[in-house]
Parts: sequence; C-alpha cells; structure tokens
Amino acid sequence: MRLELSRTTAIATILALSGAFANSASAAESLQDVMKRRNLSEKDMLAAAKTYTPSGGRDEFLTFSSSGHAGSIIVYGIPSMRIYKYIAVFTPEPWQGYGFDDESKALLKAGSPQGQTINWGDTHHPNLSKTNGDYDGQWLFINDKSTPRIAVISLKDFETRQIVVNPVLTNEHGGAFVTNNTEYVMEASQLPSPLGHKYAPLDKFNDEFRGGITYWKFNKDAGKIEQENSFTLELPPYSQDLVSSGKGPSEDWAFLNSFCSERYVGGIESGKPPFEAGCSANDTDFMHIINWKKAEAVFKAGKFTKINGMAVIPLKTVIDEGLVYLVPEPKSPHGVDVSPDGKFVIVGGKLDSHGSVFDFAKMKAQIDAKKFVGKDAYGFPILDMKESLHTQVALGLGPLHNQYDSKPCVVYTSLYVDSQIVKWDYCQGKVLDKIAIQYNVGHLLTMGGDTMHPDGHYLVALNKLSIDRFNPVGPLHPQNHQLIDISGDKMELLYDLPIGLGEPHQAVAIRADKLKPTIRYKYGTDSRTEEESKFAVRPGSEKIVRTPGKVEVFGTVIRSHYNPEIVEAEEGDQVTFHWTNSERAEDETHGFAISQNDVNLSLEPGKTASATIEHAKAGVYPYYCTEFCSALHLEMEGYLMVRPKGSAIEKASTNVGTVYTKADFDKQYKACLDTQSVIDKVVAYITSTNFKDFPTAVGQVEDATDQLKFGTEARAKADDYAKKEDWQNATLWAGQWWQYQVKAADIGLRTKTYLEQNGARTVK
Ligand code: CUK
Ligand code: CUA
Repeated sequence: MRLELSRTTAIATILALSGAFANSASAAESLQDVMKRRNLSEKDMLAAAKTYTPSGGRDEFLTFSSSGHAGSIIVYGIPSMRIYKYIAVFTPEPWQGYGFDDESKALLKAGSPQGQTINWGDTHHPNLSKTNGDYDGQWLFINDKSTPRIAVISLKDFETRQIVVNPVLTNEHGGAFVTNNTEYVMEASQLPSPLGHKYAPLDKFNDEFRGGITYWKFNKDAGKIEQENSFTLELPPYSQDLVSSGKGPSEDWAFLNSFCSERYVGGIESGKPPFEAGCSANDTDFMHIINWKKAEAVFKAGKFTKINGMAVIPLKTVIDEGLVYLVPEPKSPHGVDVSPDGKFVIVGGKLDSHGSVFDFAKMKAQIDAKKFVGKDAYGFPILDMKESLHTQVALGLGPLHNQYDSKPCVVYTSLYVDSQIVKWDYCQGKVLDKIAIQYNVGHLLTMGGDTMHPDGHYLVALNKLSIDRFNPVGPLHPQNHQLIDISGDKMELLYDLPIGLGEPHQAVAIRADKLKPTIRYKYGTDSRTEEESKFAVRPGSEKIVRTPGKVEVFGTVIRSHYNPEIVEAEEGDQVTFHWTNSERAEDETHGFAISQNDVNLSLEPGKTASATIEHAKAGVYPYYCTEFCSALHLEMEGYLMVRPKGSAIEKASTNVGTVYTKADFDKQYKACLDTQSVIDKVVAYITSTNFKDFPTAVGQVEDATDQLKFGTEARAKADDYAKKEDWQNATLWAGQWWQYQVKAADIGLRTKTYLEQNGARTVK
C-alpha cells in the first residue's frame, strides 16, 4: 500500500523539518533558504518529495523504453526517473561487449538479412511477456521498423537473446505486440511491398503489393521465437499501423489499424502531390479485426503457401476462412488500445478530434450474423461503423495514443497537436481533466497500462520535442519524458527526464517486485545464449592451444589478473581469446580490450566470452581490463606478442625488471603477517554477528574466503621458494599473497559497514 500524504501534511512536515534544521547549531541552509535561493514553490517541493529517492532507495516501477533509431532499450525507474541501463539490442554497445564479442556478433549476424550484418535498428514498441493478460516479468520484446525484425530480451540478465528477421515483409511498424498469454508476438507491415522481398513496378501496386501481419510463435519456457511454428496473414496494400491484442472476452482477436486505405502512391518528382496528400483524402480508414485463434487453426491445417520459408495464408484464404474483418475508423488513425476488461477498443485519429470507442460485443454480433455493409476492393467484409461504436468523444486536436488507469473506465489520451493529455471516461463518454505537455506528445505510459490489471499511480508522456526545457546542448535536443502523478482527480506534472538517445516511441512499465534478475551467471555461461559455453575453463586448467595458423586461448580472469598474461602468436595467425570470469562476487565485472583491435569484452561474474582476431599483424598488442575492478585494476594487463612470420617462438622473459633480495622478501612477508592480523579482527567481528541472516553479507563472506584461499596458495609458493633461497620468486609470490589479502580485507570492511548499517546483532 502506498502512503498518501495530503498536500498540507506533506508541506507541514517539510516545514517542520526545516525549522528543526534552522534551530540546530549547524550553519547548513534551511529548507526555506534553499527554496528561496533556487526559486522553488511549495508545489515544486511537493513534486520533489514525490519523486526524490534517497541514496540507496529503490524504485516502485521499472520502465523499458524504446530508444528509437538508437536501436536499444532504455531502462529507468519510476518515480525517481533515474536511468539504469541501455540494453543493447540492434546496435552494438561496447560497455556490454555487445557486437564486440564473438557470441553477440553471431547473434547480430543471425538476426540480419542474409549476407550482411545490420548494425542499427529503429525500435518503436517494447512489450513485456504476459500470463493471463498480466506481466509475468520474464521476457521483453521489441521491434525494428526499418528492417522488419523482432528481438527477444531476457529479464533474467537484461540481455538480448534472439533476433528474428521477417522473410516476407520489407518493413513494419505494428510490432512487437503480444497476445494475452504471449502465445504469439505480432508484427504488422507498414509500407506495402511485394511479399518475400521481390520486385514489382509501382503501377502494379493494387495487384502485386501487399500488407501483412506475422504471428511469431513464442516458446515461453525456452525464451525463443520459433519460425517454423509462425505464420503470416496476407493483407490488402493499406498502410497497416499499430495492433493491440484482445483480452478476456476478446482474447482470441486482435485489432490492427491502417491508414492510406486510399492506396495512394506518391511521386512528387513527377509532379504528383506527395504521399501525405493522397494518403489522407478519405474520411475513414479500416481497422482490421483479426481472429488469430482461427488463423492458427487454418495454419495448423496446412492451408498456407511458403514464402522464403515462412508460412503465408493467402488473401483469398484469409477472406474465405473469415480470419479478418474490416470496420471503418476515423481517418489516419494511430493508437489502438484494448481496454483492461477486453470489451472496448479505443482508436485515436490523428486528423480527427475524437476518441472512438469501439464495442467488441457489437462487432462480434455483426460478424456472427454475417451482417456486413459491403466489401473492400479485395473482398474483405466491412462492418457498420455506427453499429460498432460504443461512443465517440471530442478530445482535442491530434489524439494519438491511449493508456488505461487502475480506476475503472478511465483512460488517458495524448493530443499531439494540442500538446496536452486528456483524461476521460470511456464508459460514460466524458472528458475529466486535461494537462499541458512540453511538447507534442506521442505515446503515453501508465504502470501496467496495457494489462488486464493496470497499476495506476503514474503516467509518463513520451514527448517528441523538448525545445526550451533544458540547457542547450546543440541543435539536436534531448528527448523529454514527463512524469505525471495520476493518483488524484487532477493530473500533476512532477518531473522532466531528458534522455540522450532517441527517438523513444513507446515504453512499458512493470512493478519492480515482479522482476527477479540474477546477480551472477552460472559458471561458464555464454550470456548471449544463456547456455554453458564450451570454451569455459576453471582456474588451474587455463591453456593455450596452437594449431597451424591458429592460436586459441582458454583463460580466466579474477581480481586483478588475466591467466594467461603473455600470449605469443605468429603474423597471419587467427588468434582467439576465450575468457571466463571466475569471480563470484556481486558486480565484479572485468573487461578485455586489445589495443589497436575492435575488441572489448564485458565479463560479468561467471560469464564466458570470446574475441577473435582473424589475421594478426606483426607487433606488440597490450591488452588490459576496462572495468576499474580493484585497487590493482590498472595492473590487470597482458601482451599479445605477434612475431614476424617465420621467426622462432620466444619465452616470456623472466630476467627483466627489479632484482629482489632476502631483505625484500622479509619486508614483504612481515607486511603480509601484519595484514593478516587486521583481517583476523574483521573476521572476528563479522562472525560475532548474525551475518548469516543477510544474503548480501553471506555472498561477500564467500568471496572473501575465496580470496584468502588463493592467498594461502600464494603463501605456500612463497614459502617453497624461500626454502630454496630463490628470493626473486619468493618475494613476488609473497607480494601476490598480499594482493589477495588486500582484496579480502576490502571485502571484509565492506561487509562490516553493510552489517552495521543494516542493523546486524551480536550473537556471540
Ligand atoms: S508510434 Cu511513434 S508516437 Cu511507432 Cu507507436 Cu506513435
Ligand atoms: Cu579487472 Cu579491472
């Protein structure tokens, strides 16, 4: 339950607190001083109190927003509006190693049309997997409008798992929308084209060009789209737009908008009016009412042809089997959104000032009675518009997208031209409230707004322009997401989030407690497939395998070294590194960059990733860690030595650098013994508490124990060499023992602080 402070109580509390501070002896500014200095009103303070999240605090909701043609997904929290992550999807992203390790390169290649790797995408609509119409927190999908593709992202590790290319359509817009139980991910075309990437001249537009909607079968357990179980419905060459799945009573159906049902083909260069004129001539376009459940049965009965390996149900079969019906909708519609109870479909008409509420039961009755007012040019039955409508409400100029509230019958619609959001009652057909937005709003986002049980609370306006809202950063402005409180009767603007990637179209938000991401990978996981990597090795079994023309490194990384550190190769060799991060500690990620090469890996705890240099050029290539992983991070380094063709292999040199004596060894050894007594004290403190009740502390203790174990091994080596009076190796191994001690002490102190701050008790 959310604690709702009334406005006056909140302000009284803030002022009382500020009074308390003013009375204190410190010279710190009071709240009133700050308000005055920064010119903040009480309303601002209230908005701040509703969004401000103290250090270490958590958000109530997580948002997944498209980044538009930046090709990724932006993750941010609500109400704090703090950005957490950019999930790389269609576009390479070096921090995550995405598009730079062999595994993700393979994923991007498999997700590109044959013969090329496409390194960007135009993301529009992220959508979350659903079970019984509500988010289940497992999978995320997003579409690429430019190259018709759908990506699957795992919410276990927030990584892209799969990209599928549509072999039939040339572009799309109506993706990635899911059916009520994520049986299918829907993807509808936008610009009509000959199916299957064929050529046909534009004067054959009516006969050879087509639209289509693909039903990608999703296997929820495997987290995979199965192309062999997917099918496409051939549709008339209208510009199909967005699609919304039915729910409850309409669960077997989907609703797909279209514009340009005029089938106009522009040609401004030859004196014709542009597309925009010819595509908005008619008063109405067609909403497609799709019986996908029946289409699935038709597909399973084998009534399809195959185009480029994809099952396509031909136009005639679609009509004959009663898979798609049309109903006129106000011209150039955009948003189509099914209500939480599945009874209504609300359509926004970009060039119409109404929100049109279609009644599913009324449409279904006409379909069942085969009562049609006519057919389109291809023979699709058309329902009566008036008889299909529940109501139409004058909302304002340019209604685009709709999102539902947790309150029954309440919906929010963006008004693109008016730059406003309108809150209205779609049952009674009346406007309830309006709020101004900066500027030209597109999609809206309410919490769980497209599920059967929306959470309410907040609304985000995904604006198209930010004009004068932020410090200028050049002609390309940040994108602007505006957070609005919708818990009361009046909408209240709370916060502006400038986003430095664009252009975000749609976003979805899920209650944070529905997500259970992992903290570390199972040892040796290929994160791009989530399967065990065949290249993983355990510490102690690292190896370099040489075959003619090839060097393959199977190594491990841990604070703060690579094993191996020196790798020899010959000019022209193919050199592959497979690294496994053998850390168990939370957030102990290492990187791997090789100078002068397009290589950077992100190695999270437990992960295995690979990088290949196809034809090594002679030279010295330092490699190093790109994440500041410990105090000795800068020392986490190595060399790839590529000797000129034909020269002999060299051993890593041991006779360079400082020479150590017995005195050096004794000094280092004493430092280790002193450090050990500090560690013993920290250990004594931790074990005197109930640290076992804190999973975070338990994880840290395990990690520290690992480090101490490695330290003991290094100490044994130092002792051995000391016995042989090899002071060089004895000193270096004693130094390594000390490195492990420092890491263990660091973790130990972190644990001590954590326990103190989280109220651990003494138990013995
Ligand atoms: S679209 Cu961009 S504002 Cu692609 Cu859903 Cu409407
Ligand atoms: Cu590993 Cu820095």
